[in-house]
Amino acid sequence: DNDLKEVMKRKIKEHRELVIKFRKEHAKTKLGDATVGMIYGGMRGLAAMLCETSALDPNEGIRFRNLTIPEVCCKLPKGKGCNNQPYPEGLFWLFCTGDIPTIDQVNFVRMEWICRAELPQFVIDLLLGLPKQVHPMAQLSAALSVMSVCSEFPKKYNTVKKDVMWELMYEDCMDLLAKIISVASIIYTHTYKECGYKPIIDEKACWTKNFCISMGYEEDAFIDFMRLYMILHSDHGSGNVSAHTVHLVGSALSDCYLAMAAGINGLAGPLHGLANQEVWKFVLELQKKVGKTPTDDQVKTFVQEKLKTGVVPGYGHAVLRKTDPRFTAQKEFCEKNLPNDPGVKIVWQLFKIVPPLLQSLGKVQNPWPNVDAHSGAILQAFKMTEMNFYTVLFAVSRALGTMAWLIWARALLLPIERPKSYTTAELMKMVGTS
Ligand code: NMX
Ligand code: MLT
Repeated sequence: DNDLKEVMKRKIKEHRELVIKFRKEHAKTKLGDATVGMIYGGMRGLAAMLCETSALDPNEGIRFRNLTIPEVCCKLPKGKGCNNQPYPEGLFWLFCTGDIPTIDQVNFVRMEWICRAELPQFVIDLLLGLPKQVHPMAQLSAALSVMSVCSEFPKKYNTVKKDVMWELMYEDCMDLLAKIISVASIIYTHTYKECGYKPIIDEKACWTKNFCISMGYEEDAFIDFMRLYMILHSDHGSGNVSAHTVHLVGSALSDCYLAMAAGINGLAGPLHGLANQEVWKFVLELQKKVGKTPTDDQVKTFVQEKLKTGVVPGYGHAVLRKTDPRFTAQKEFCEKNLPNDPGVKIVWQLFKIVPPLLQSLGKVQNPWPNVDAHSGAILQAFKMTEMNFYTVLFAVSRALGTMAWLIWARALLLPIERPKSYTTAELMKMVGTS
């Protein structure tokens, strides 16, 4: 069957039965205890959330529906570009069903998104009316928030039977994914280019190609890299700031546009997705200070100086304890396609020099690079130089994973999220120190 919604209907029925049985049998089974350290420490390591679409292992990195990044890249149906990267439409099918799709199933998603791609005029007018100095992430958040008016969910959520509520969410999420590439491309062309703003949705092209062409990038190699980019940034468990926010806001039965806008606001923080912009700023500052091809000693001195007042963007992680496989996938892409690019070479030089420096601080849990350490150099090499736009690409990709999980959250009828908070005085009393 090529119809994603029909396949999901079957999968949801089976999975609901499994979850109901498991919850009944283990409702009181303990999985660990919260500590005072966890409560003050950003809930690091606290077993408290569900996510069926992806799971993050500190040493191995992310798995999408139990497949590692190399497995996903190998198994999903591929585009015809020179590097043969998989279609993000296929990844969405995988997130939604847990199955590797056939090419016909990928085509089903591709055509659904093409048919739903048109933007309401007021969204275009809103974006064109925004001052160009509004950060692209704020523009994306604003556009998605107002698109809430397109959602069917608020109109019907209280009248449909609970067990079909996910179908409303499915329709809205498919619309959002179809439209987000046009919103992002308008943000790009309006903010940075003189050429028009009209997104191009070609029925014969895939989601990524339509996105790239709408931004003015027609080169096959760029489109192919963008497929990889869309795969790599799509999901990272549900505890990261953006995915958690989407889920949290969705749990109040806010529609998917409002939930995604909220997640985007979190992704726009420099400790999260904005790090990709910050990495390139860091590299530019380094090059301005010591030239385009710095020596290892010059890089070391620069990093040491920066560490006196801040963090090295693109390094460290709240969960990962090894080099991010998403960094490695981009490095491998460059080894094949951009081995002599000066920006890429600086990223590799930082990879050699930064980890020992972070280790020497004695407090950094993970001195290794994360996904954001590499992407900027590749985008620069493809002449997408506007670094303030980079996190918008991350956001478009993150919509794939978060929308799939939002549909499933409604399918599993997950309740409004509401953990218990304590005052310091209460905590002191609980541990017997007051
Ligand atoms: N450079 C310098 N210091 C660092 C770094 C780094 N890259 N990473 C962690 N530290 C410091 C951190 O600031 C903290 O210092 P202090 O105790 O003085 O406050 C100490 O090391 C312990 O922090 P950790 O427990 O290792 O890290 P935590 O889980 O709190 O934070 C990040 C994780 C990702 C926020 C942190 O590593 C960081 O700020 N990295 C740089 C920003 C970045 O690349 N973010 C992108 C993450 C991926 N993404 O896309 O979201
Ligand atoms: C992500 O992709 O969301 C980041 O690596 C941050 C995280 O997982 O906490």
